Amino acid sequence: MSTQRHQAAPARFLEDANAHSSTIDEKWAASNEQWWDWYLSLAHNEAPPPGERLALPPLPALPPIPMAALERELDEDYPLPQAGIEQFRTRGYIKLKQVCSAQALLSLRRELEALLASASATPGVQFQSVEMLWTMAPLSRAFVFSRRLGRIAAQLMGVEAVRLYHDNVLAKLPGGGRTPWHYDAHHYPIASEKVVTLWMPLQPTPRAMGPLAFAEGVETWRRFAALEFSKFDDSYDRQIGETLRRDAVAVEDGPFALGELSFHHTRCLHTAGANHTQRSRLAFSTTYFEDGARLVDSPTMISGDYEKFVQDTGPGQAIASPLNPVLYSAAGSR
Ligand SMILES: O=C(O)CCC(=O)C(=O)O
Repeated sequence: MSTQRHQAAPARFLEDANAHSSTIDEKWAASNEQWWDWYLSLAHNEAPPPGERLALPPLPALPPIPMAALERELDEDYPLPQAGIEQFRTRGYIKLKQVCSAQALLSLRRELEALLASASATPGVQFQSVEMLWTMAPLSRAFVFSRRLGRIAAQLMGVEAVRLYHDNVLAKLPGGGRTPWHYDAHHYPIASEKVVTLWMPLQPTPRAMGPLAFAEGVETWRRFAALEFSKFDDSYDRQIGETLRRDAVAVEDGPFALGELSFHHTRCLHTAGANHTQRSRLAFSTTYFEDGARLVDSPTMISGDYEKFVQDTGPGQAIASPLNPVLYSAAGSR
């Protein structure tokens, strides 16, 4: 693989404390919101298509879902077929249809739009994130504590009980660029392969809006295990994209219908396209890990400000702080 550094687009939003050397073995020096600003600037972007951004039909005007109805919906078992579990374990991801109702998802979208409107936004950055939603917003909390969703995560990983690593809303605004290729095990400070992330879009998400996209194969990351991660430019993302294309690795980058969501394994290579539409692409994301998993010995700067998600836990200790509640247990206590 060749590094075409002369063509690389430089990263932005890196604090001086992280900019002195090329190592990632240091603490992230800014907020998680700034982490996302920096991280998105590591993506290689082609020029946007000419002309107006795509106009989309209005979202269905459904009334807010009553909390009791939402809790009932989010408590019910989802019939996950064994073939789906096997697909997740070999391909590294699964997309599931009709997991949540349009009314529940659009109610959550409204809650999150209000939070995003009052959150800080970096001028010139078409991406916004808010984390720890479960601590501040009731519908978000109901989704994070959903037995239906937690049970799917546990079944996919084949574990008895799952805990929360973090939740967030990821808003890619009209004109927002790509999310770089990555796999989460490279980021998360969790010493376990039993980690899975739910990505749940809060509108119908056509390809032009930048749905999450997955490279086939839970082992595909190994091709890039020796590739040097650059914190200064888009070379890492660019080389992964070029290699996947050159080697004709299949990429699932299709649309998501409203109610469809995905779960991806911590080793699944994924990306997301740019948003070429006139609507913000909102996705609600929750990361689950196997109860009993420990903090890695040496978190890196690409873990971001992880201590916001894992309180008072030292290297090698089990992650079980009050910020990491059990979200589902087959034994039934949740
Ligand atoms: O929403 C995005 O653009 C990226 C999300 C992502 O990478 C993830 O949830 O793991």
